[in-house]
Amino acid sequence: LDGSWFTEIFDRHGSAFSLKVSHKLHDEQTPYQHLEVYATETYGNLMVLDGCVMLTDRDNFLYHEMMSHPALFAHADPKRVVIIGGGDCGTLREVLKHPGVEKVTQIDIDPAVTRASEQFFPALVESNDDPRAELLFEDGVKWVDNCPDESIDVLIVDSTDPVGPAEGLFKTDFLKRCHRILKQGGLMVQQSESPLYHTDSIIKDLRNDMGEAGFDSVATLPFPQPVYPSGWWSCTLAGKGCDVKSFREEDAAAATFARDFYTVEGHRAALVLPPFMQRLL
Ligand code: AG3
Repeated sequence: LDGSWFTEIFDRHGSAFSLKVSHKLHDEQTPYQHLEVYATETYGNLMVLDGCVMLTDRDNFLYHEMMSHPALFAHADPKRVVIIGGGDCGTLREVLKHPGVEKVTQIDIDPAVTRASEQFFPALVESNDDPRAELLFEDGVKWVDNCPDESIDVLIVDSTDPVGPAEGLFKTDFLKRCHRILKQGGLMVQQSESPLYHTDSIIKDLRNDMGEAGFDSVATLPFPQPVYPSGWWSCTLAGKGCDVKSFREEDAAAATFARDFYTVEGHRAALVLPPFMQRLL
C-alpha cells in the first residue's frame, strides 16, 4: 500500500481494517493503555486504544446512537443513567439528548481518554457542561459496588473488547452487581462485539450470563460499524422486570433531537435477529 496506513489486524478472524492516515496527532502510554490519535485522509480523526480502533469522526454516530437510544426508549421513563467506560463522551452526548434524563454519571478509569476527546473530538464533548452530566475517573466496577440497591434506571457499558482491562465487564459476577443497582423496570446495555465473528462466543456467553445474573429479558441489536472488526457490530440489552424487546415507539417517533442513524423503524428492524444468529444463539 502506498503512503501511510493505520491497520488493525483481527488475527483470529483472518481479516484487518485500514485507514489512510495523514499524520499522528497524539501518542501516550497512560497508566491503563496505549492511546493514539491519528488524522486520517477520509474519516476525520481516529482514536486507537491498545491498537484497537475506538472511533472516528466520520462513523462514531452509528455506535453511539445505538448504544444509547434503543436502551433509553426501551425504558418506560429513564431519569437516572450510568455509563461505565465511554470516556470519549460520545455515548454521554446521546444520552443527554433525552429531556427526561435527570442525571448521567460516566465512570471511566482513564482520564486521558476524555482529555484526548476534548482536544481532538470536540463534537463529542459538546454537552459535557450540561448540569445533568457527572464525569468520574475511577474503576467502574468499584463504583457499581458502592452504588445503593435499585437506584439506577439505565446502565450503559461502553467498554473496549473483553480482553485486558474490560474483561471483567462481561462476566456474570459484574452483571449481577449491575442487576443489583438497577431499579425494577430498569435495564442495562453492553457493547457486544461483532455478530459475524462473535455470535457463538462473546454474544452467546453474554446473553447467558445476563440470564444467570437475574435479568429476565435480553435482546441483541446488530448495527453497521465500518471501522470495527467485520464492519458489523452489536449491543445487547438486558431488562430487570421489563421487556427490552418493546420500546416507547410513539416517543421515539416524536423525538426531535438531532441524530444521523437512529429511527423508530431502524430500532424495530434491529430487534429482528438474522436467522444465522437465531441458529447460533
Ligand atoms: N468501544 C467499543 C470498542 C470495540 C472495538 N473493538 C476493536 N476495534 N477491536 C468504543 C468506544 C466508543 N465510545
